[in-house]
Amino acid sequence: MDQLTAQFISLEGSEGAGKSTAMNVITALFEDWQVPFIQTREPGGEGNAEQIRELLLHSDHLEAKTELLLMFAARNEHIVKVIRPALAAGQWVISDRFVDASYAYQGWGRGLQWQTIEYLEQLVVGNTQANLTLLLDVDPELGLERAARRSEKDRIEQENLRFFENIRSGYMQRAKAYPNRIKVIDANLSIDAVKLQIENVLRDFKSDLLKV
Ligand code: Z5A
Repeated sequence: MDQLTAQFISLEGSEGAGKSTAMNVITALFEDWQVPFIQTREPGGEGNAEQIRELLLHSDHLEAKTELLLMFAARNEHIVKVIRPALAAGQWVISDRFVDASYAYQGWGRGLQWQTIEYLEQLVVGNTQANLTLLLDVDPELGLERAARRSEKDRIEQENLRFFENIRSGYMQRAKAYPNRIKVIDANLSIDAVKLQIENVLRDFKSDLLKV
């Protein structure tokens, strides 16, 4: 696959959707295909951005606009220092969350205006957009139940069910608006069934690239 331009793939979904499982499935496929790649995440993925992540997830309280600005501040460091250089060097990038999360969480979840998010997206992301986004869609109750079994909750995870229902609606609206890029995975199913869906999407994505 080294004749192909490096691709940028993002993973999205609300709490407990199974993004870590998805990451493992994709990395196994890429190893099999011998694609050079890096794994990264948002907020974070770079030294300064990881410090901002700490503030975002573990502060006692943050104003919604502060939260949004910090997400984009971390994203700017991540894009400039990690994502763009990796793509330029021919490495594929798999990011656990990217800009769709800001629309879902800060837009739908916190109720901040689209125009503000769009402005920040233009400023920070520009044309460094994901080529493919896997949206792991899970019923929020099931997702919260899974996540509760996993670890202690951070600041954002302490929100109520209604908040996560709004996030889910936000993500589904994004999927409707960008059907070519965002592929919805039914993450309510068993891990094996989810894995199969992800592999199918990735195989289709690869064969489309080979056709171009
Ligand atoms: N955030 C934001 O607000 N705005 C932004 O712009 C960005 C992010 C970029 C940190 O993200 C927070 O930042 C996040 C959104 C916000 N807050 N929340 N909520 P994060 O991605 O680092 O944190 P996370 O959402 O908590 O995700 P996670 O922990 O990395 O992964 P996950 O998708 O929630 O789930 P998981 O760890 O892969 O799986 C959870 C458990 O369920 C685990 O034990 C699995 O083994 C199990 N699991 C997974 N799939 C299945 C299936 N299919 N069946 C049964 N059990 C399963």
